[in-house]
Amino acid sequence: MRFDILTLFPGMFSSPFGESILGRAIEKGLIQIRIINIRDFALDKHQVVDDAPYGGGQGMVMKVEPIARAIEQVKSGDASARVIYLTPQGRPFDQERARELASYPRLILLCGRYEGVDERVRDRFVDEEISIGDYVLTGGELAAMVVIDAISRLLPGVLGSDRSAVEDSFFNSLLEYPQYTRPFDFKGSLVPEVLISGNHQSIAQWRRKEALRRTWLQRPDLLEKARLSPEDRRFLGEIKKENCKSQMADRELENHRAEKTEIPN
Ligand code: 4GX
Repeated sequence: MRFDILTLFPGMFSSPFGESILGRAIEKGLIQIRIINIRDFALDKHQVVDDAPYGGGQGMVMKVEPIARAIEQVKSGDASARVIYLTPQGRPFDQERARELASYPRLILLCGRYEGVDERVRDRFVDEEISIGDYVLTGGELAAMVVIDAISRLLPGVLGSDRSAVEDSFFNSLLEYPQYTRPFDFKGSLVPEVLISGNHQSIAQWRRKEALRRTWLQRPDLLEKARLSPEDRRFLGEIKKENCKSQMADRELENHRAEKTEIPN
């Protein structure tokens, strides 16, 4: 798969794509990433890429012509390439969209700066707008890296061969279960006994239940979409009871503390 990134800050991409899994994927030829400096496509001798907004207001707007020329050059190599603009106004990015985009042979990612791009860039060149979340970045570069990272790890050979199961857990729309490694005892915090029991069935059940617990506590919205077995529903019943009990214990402790604390006046 091939990614072409259009940016005013090409230097931002060197380490994320030079390191670790993505670096190796590039070395192996599983993904190709080309960084294109929009400034190289400016028409004037001062290579101006932004200008004041028509109608007034603060900030600068990225000019249409340099972006148009950059996109046209990339598309002259492959007219089918899909143009994605990273912006908070875009469709929220998620695992499902990552999976869909992984089947495109070529994506062009346009990174905006300042107050964004001239609207005519969107009208004429952008196929899709993506937001990586409801917050404001200083530019689209980090968002482009997030999107490329999430797509790349889904491509065959990018992760180790035993990693397709990792996808499954999000596919089942539950959060991951807690993980532990050595030492068994870290300053009195122990690893749950079941994990050293050697009983694979108990371990699998414990992990499923803890995945359900986390999802219920931290992302109950995900449970609505999840496909749950009768055993899952039993686990959730237990989790809710356990949560009640632990809340009662917390309240007990809180009362106990309150009794011992003198309230001045
Ligand atoms: N998910 N940004 C785009 C420039 C901009 C400003 C105004 C349109 C209108 C972002 C995000 C994000 C910062 C990229 C502003 N574009 N991109 N940039 N959240 O915050 O994707």
